[in-house]
Amino acid sequence: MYQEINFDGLVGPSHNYAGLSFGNRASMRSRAAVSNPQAAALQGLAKMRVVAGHGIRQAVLPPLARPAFGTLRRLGFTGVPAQVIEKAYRTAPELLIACYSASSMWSANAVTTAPSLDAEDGRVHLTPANLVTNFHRSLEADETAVVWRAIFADPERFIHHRPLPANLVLSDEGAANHTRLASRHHLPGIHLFVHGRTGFAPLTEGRFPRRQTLEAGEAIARLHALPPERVIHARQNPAAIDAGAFHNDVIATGNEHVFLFHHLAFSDPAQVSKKLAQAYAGVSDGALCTREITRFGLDDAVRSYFFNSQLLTLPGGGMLLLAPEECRSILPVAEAITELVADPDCPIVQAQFVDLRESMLNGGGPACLRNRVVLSEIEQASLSGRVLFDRELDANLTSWIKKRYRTALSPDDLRDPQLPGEIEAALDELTHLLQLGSIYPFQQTGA
Ligand code: SUG
Repeated sequence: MYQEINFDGLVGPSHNYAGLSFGNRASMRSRAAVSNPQAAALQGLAKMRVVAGHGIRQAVLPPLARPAFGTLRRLGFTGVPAQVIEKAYRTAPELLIACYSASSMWSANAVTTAPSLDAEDGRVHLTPANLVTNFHRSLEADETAVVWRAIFADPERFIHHRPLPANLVLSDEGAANHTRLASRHHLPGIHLFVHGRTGFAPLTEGRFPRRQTLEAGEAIARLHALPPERVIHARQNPAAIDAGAFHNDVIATGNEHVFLFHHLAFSDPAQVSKKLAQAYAGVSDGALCTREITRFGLDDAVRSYFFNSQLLTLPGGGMLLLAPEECRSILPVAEAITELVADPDCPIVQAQFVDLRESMLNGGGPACLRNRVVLSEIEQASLSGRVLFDRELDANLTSWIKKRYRTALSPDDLRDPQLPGEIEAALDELTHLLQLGSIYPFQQTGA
């Protein structure tokens, strides 16, 4: 029996607003605002509680250690941690701030996976995203690989590929641009990979960066041993990217046999629907329930993050749309949700709203904070660490966050020589809570 598990990234203690993501309108707007890391982490945990409360499998991923001292040292900043911070702040504050980003919380961008029931070799495939478009995010790839290898440790069941070569030809942003559709999670699926450009095209096109290439999606489909007839590649509409839809999960979403997309999401929406229907006919006798949303424009889609809702299968039947609070106050979006829930031909039976304000101000909604992995029961049992969410883990993490996280952080606070020590102590404690062993560079001897 296969199930989908949502692996949510815990928000790290250095969560801040540095305006690092050009083309992500929320991040650009929030630059230099004061964040509340404690509230951010508690909001993320509250979302996990909602999902788990519905009887849906939920798991947690530890944040990466920040600042990325390895990178700072590699860039020539020497000395003990306080000296590294001081020198970097004085001569290259942008580098220090980027090395402090808590962006690993958006685990949708951590890896792309293929379940063993879809891969021709019957094993689970995982590829960390190289995230080369933004410097602060590119630092995640190798450290993400360490964390995922620690949790998905069984070499018989889990195949870990290296991140794709770190070059703009192969820009990869992980599962945010990948959707698996299947009549049920435990039945064979088709895989939609969405790109913003082809890798060898000149980079001059458009207002904002196109973060995913066709070549990256093709490479992942090959690496994951997916049958070619079950793979679809689609191009994002340049206008959607230029309106702020920097990932496909900001403008389209799918779960099992439901696929929702904004009418301006793709360059050729009719072709996407046709190819999806064709491929889907190869895995299921039923029909895909596609809904092309025309009720609101790109601006409202990006402001509300409607398409970044989590679409979740309820154990008792039907689907839940777990949407960001922001969707309630934008009338055409709220109306579209009411319409979907009322639609007798659409399996969405309930909408629920979550407050993720801290993450949303950096352009991360409910779906950005989680990575979906479909696993068999045996594969679930072989996971390492204590990462499956339950009441006890919830209580432990809540008190850990309340004890260890600051309630205010501005980009200027990142020069505080005390902060690295605080973060290390917090993360060291976390690895004990999650029983993950020494996953952080500061826990390795000689680092
Ligand atoms: O990559 N924001 C992230 C948000 C990622 C959202 N993920 C998905 N859509 N799946 C990004 O743009 C902002 C950090 C800052 O500005 O401090 C940031 O990295």
